[in-house]
Amino acid sequence: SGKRLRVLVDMDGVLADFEGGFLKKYRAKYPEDPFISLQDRRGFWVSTQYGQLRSDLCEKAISIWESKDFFMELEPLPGGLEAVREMAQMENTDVFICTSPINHIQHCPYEKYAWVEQHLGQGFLEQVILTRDKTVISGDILIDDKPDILGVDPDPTWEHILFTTCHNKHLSPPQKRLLSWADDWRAVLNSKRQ
Ligand code: DGP
Repeated sequence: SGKRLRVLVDMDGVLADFEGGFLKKYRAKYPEDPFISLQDRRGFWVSTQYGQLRSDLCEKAISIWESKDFFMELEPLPGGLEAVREMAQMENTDVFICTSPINHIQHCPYEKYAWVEQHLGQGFLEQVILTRDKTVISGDILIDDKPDILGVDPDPTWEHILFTTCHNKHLSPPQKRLLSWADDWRAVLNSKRQ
């Protein structure tokens, strides 16, 4: 029996289907414009790849996630909520949802809390961390789909576990991966216990 394990879990691309929600609303709002299928997504920044497809599509993409109800209406990714609930019940385990809100502040920060309340309950609001710099948050593990998580601390306390999603599946990253929530996340947690 060692110390408690602190697990940080990202939201977009890990618990909430940002990519699927984006594509559905982009195609509904701009039916005449080209789009990038999830299979063809490359790179973390959606607006960068849309801008490369056609320069005017960068701001059209941004308009989607800046819209009211975009973050609130994201579907949960398969198994994510169940995994987080199970982690929260595990002995000697603290789980936090660690997510970076977009800088268009009108809707996103509120809707991220509202999504957690709707899907995990009001008590889980205690576990939410909104930060633009995850390197200053301490933890044993950070489960996140972004390949490069940088900030002011060059040596964060957590080990980054890359959560596989459409835009990162072709990379050969230095990190350990979770292929999905059906993968053995319990073994990843246990490997960090002392
Ligand atoms: P996180 O997953 O916690 O690192 O948060 C990153 C957020 O940025 C998430 O809401 C997805 C969003 N995002 C994805 N692509 C782009 C983009 O091209 N531009 C901006 N501003 N945000 C993006």
